[in-house]
Amino acid sequence: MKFSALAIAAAAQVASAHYFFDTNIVGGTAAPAFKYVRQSSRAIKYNPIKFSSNPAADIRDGSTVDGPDIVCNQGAFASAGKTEVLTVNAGEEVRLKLAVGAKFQHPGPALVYMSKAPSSVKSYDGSGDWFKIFEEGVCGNGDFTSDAWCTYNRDWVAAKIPKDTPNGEYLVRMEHIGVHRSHVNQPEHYVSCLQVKVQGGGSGSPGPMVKFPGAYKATDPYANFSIYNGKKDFPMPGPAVWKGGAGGSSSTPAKEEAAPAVSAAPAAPAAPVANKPTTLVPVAKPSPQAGCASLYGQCGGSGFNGAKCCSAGTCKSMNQWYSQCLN
Ligand SMILES: [Cu+2]
Repeated sequence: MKFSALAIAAAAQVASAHYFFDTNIVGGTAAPAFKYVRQSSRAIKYNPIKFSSNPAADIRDGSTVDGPDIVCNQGAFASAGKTEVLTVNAGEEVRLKLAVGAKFQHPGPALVYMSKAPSSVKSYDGSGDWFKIFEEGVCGNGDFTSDAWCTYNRDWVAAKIPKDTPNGEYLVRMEHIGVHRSHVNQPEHYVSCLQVKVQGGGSGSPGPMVKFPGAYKATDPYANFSIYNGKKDFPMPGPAVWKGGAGGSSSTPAKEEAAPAVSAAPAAPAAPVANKPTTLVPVAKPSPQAGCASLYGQCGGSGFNGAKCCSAGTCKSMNQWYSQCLN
């Protein structure tokens, strides 16, 4: 009896580290689950996507980073027709939230991409060109194996649709990558797509463009990165973030070029479209409150040994285990 209860607790703990997106938040209100987010057909919804070169036993539901499931998750295109299209203004934020109360409890980056549908997004399989509109990696002084990562213990990823984005229907692809096993070449990808119609947009040429699958390779630096034995710059996967304007010639630069940008906050001054949550306070510069958590950093909670103060925002209790610096 006791033993089985323990076993169940252990299993639940493992499962809770995994996650999937099911809804988006508009103006503070969550849309019904899978109203605008394509639902996957995976047997186990929260399973990650791994490289096909990983040991077979580690690959879940047959989904691979170098296969079609990396686009919007396994079987998601089959639900495209019954998924509605969210109208968003260029410049507005889109925000995806995790299902079943899960939080990102793997260290790793979040990335947001867009791809324009040739006509209706309800009939678009995502095989066209993708550009990146957002990425966030490390943004705190915390533990590099956990809460130093911007998304750690959060349950959402948000990005602003760049103002210059041409009007039309798009897939917005939200991705979180757990990199706790990248040192053994096993990053875990969690992906979902939102169907949107952009209005009030501009005449920018998004880019650089990549394809899914194709944007990530098992030999990429991020897929062979160790979060252990000290903090280091994280080589962000995929292309550079499109910041609006004509930035996107269709020539795709080498992935490695994206690397140096990483752990620092986004190059803010050059990016008026950068979205609030991304404008994380760089922690490199000592401030009067050096040692305190940065915006969105953890500032308290049962078992938390870090500084219980915020260098930006106010420390708010999310639950017994987690307090966060928020505006
Ligand atoms: Cu995992």
